Amino acid sequence: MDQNRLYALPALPYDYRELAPSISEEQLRIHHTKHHQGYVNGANALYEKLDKSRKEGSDLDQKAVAKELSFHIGGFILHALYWENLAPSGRGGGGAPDGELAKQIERDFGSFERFKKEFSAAANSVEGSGWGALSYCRKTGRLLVMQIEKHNVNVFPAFPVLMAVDVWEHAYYIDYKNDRAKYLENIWDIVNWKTVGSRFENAKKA
Ligand code: MN3
Repeated sequence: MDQNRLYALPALPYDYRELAPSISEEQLRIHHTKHHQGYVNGANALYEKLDKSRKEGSDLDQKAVAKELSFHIGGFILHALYWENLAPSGRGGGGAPDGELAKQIERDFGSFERFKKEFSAAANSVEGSGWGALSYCRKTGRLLVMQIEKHNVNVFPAFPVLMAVDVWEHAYYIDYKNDRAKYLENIWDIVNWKTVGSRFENAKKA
């Protein structure tokens, strides 16, 4: 199997200890090495299954394959976005956006505070497992909050994800038990606005 045609777990852009106290070392390490790795493995196993069946000329349940691929690829991609849009508090993480993104947030939400309130409410109320995400509609030039269930439900097709926040229990349970709201309160201390801002600028250019 050509490894270049498979997914690989990306390294984190910081040390496992560096997102504390918002996210502890143990929480981050398990999340990255077990859960994110799980989606890498899941998606790769499906690619291998597809390749094998094509080679053999055998049939797969295509409905099941498409559904599972959407789940595992969604998980793989969203985790990669999530790690990149976080940074250690005070060293790239926290504070407020600036530049174009700050202006756009003002324009669409009225204020940064209002944006945070809407985003947190959406993320906090995801049914079961999922994500809060900030996205952008190129047609209308509007920022939108996506409330993703699992890794792939309620996604606006082809809208870029500018910021992803994992609200699966596996993202916060070690540190916060069932208190998702508290985790979301502390996530703002480690949002990497530089990354979110440059994703926004790229989305507008694309
Ligand atoms: Mn996760």
